Amino acid sequence: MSEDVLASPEVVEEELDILIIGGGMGACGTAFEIPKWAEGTGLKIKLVDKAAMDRSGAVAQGLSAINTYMGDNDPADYVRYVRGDLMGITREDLVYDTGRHVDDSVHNFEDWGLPVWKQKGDEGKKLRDGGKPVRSGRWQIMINGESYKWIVAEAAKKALGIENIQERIFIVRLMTDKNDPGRIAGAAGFSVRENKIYIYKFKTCLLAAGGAVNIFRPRSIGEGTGRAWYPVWNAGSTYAMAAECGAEMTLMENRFVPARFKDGYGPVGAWFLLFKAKAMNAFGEDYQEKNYDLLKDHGYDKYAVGFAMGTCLRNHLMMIEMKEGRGPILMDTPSAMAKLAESMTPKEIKHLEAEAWEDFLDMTISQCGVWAGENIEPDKEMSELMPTEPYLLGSHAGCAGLWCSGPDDLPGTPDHYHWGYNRMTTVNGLFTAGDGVGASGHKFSSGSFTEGRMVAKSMVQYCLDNPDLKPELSRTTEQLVDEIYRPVHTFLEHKDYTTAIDINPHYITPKMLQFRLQKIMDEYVAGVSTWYQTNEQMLVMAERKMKMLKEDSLKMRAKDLHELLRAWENYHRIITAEAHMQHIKFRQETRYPGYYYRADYQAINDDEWKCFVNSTYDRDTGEWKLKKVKWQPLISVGENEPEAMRHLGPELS
Ligand code: SFD
Ligand code: AMP
Repeated sequence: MSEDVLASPEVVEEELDILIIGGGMGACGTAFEIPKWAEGTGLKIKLVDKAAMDRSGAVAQGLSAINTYMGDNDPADYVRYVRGDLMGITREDLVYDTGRHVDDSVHNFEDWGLPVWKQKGDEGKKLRDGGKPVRSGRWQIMINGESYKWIVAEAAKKALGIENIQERIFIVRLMTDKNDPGRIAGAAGFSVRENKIYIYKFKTCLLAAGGAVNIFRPRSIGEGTGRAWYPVWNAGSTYAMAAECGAEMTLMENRFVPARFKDGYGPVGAWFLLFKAKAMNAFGEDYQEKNYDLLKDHGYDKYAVGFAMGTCLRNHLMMIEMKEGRGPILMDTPSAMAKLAESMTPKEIKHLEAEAWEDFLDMTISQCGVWAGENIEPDKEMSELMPTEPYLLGSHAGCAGLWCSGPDDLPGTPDHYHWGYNRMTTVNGLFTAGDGVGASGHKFSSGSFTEGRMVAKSMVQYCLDNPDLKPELSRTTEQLVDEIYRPVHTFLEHKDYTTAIDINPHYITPKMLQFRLQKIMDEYVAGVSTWYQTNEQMLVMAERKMKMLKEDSLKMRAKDLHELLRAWENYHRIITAEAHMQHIKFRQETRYPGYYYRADYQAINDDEWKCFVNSTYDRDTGEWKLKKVKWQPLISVGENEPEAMRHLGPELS
């Protein structure tokens, strides 16, 4: 496609009842479930994904475990586990709701062909029929999941019908209703393959575009650029688009900093939980044991029960070693494998070795690349662990996201947890799932899919309850076209001013802008270069620089559709980053040591901060409004939970 052709894109306008934005685990759950509820209603439903559903989103490369499966567990214990991991503050109604429904989704995955590991004697017996899975941990089960996303997407496509699915459409913005700013009315985006802009008008929509990656300068730079643990193609679209149309966000200060195998970003869960490997410092010391008492320093021990502690606290104990110069941290894979092999036949040992590789071949191939490239055989040599750059997400061991209405049938649910349809945001008709739903982490792939199914039911009900709704967009087609193609026009207008296409005083390339964003976030907002520390003054600096970056974002160029995609991804990253920064500034405590530290407020302060922090953004003025929101426990405190769980936090109206 020649550059000038881009000057005038074709505009396609469509009117629907329901739009599903995203094709990942949440959206696939909705696509699978919605035809059942919509049958006979005549509702027009469509799904758009920026990529190809078979391999889009976080599960693109596959996974080796399903991290949320109840089996014989009580969902109330699942809530206890999640709130423990997330330092007390979670929406227990949402977590419980996911827990009580998740298993049916996993049973479906198995029915559709996903191989689930079974205990000896139960091979060939399905989970649905009582087959016992091989558990890596209390909540996690092992799968052969290289094709996990293919399998789930196939079921979603079959249910919704491929004629109702359009791939490679990147949604740039949502619009509220011209006559009601509190109600959703439409969305606009563009094709990343054709010179076309798409404008959708609808009654309701699911926004499930995943979490946010590459907001912070990654550890992988230079030849490693592009490697990250979470998917680089999820750019905060969920948070940014929702914020821009006024949806309330919650716990956007939270982030996930996973400990991962260094450079390849291989996950550690199977190694810690299934293979029972130990991690140690450079001198062979168990840093968790060694540093345990240091948790007392700022009251972090309040949230640990013996060595059972949340993910951020485990990180904290590891970071002490690294900061004080006793790295590298090593995962002792050889001892773990040797121990397991003690009771195995040679054939079983071969199988074990294959599993060690397959764990990564199934979900993080680059880790195998590192092992092969560095001649590391995991049964002979240890591997380094490293805490990664921060990611924003709401479905893994983190809980950033949108403030959503919960289910209506749980006793004790306060009014501020339930105001409408399940998983609806504070904007009428706008729903989310998976990484989008805040304050309820640890859903993982299965829980995200399950939430998508809940949303399907809610969205159909919303349409049936509002038959006369006639959405009208708050922006004209011309305004939308001008805005979405601004980077293209900027390029075409100025490209001949210089002889080198990348050097031009009138524009900035998306790549350069991304570097600038990552540098600000890394150096001032608790990235890897400060060992995840920040303070009020650093945040004020960041705010100033971010304001200028935001101004300059209007000057991003797009020389082709690929760059147009990159430009808008970066815009979404900026809004998401801003939310993160504002929330960190507002919460004057260190709630998540090991994820980030407020060096000026190092302690956990339950008296003042055991509450949610919620925010709204005003797109016209660029202002953020933040407030404390009361945390309300719903599930009783179990005997193995820390005493701090009983602290009810500040009384807020
Ligand atoms: O090993 C737009 N996850 C794990 N879950 C598990 O159950 N087990 C594991 O083993 C897990 N691990 C793991 C995991 C993820 C990754 C990357 C690795 C390892 C290496 C987490 C889950 O994958 C995660 O919880 C869910 O996938 C979240 O679901 P959802 O629906 O919230 O997000 P998505 O699947 O990424 O999908 C997002 C979709 O949005 C599209 N999109 N479409 C249109 N317009 C835009 N602007 C868009 N922006 C994005 C994407 O294309 C995608 O379709 S382990 O570490 O523990
Ligand atoms: P990961 O591979 O690190 O994403 O972890 C997968 C699952 O195992 C998640 O539910 C983690 O919380 C859990 N997990 C990982 N490492 C540990 C550990 N050392 N102790 C307890 N749970 C863990």
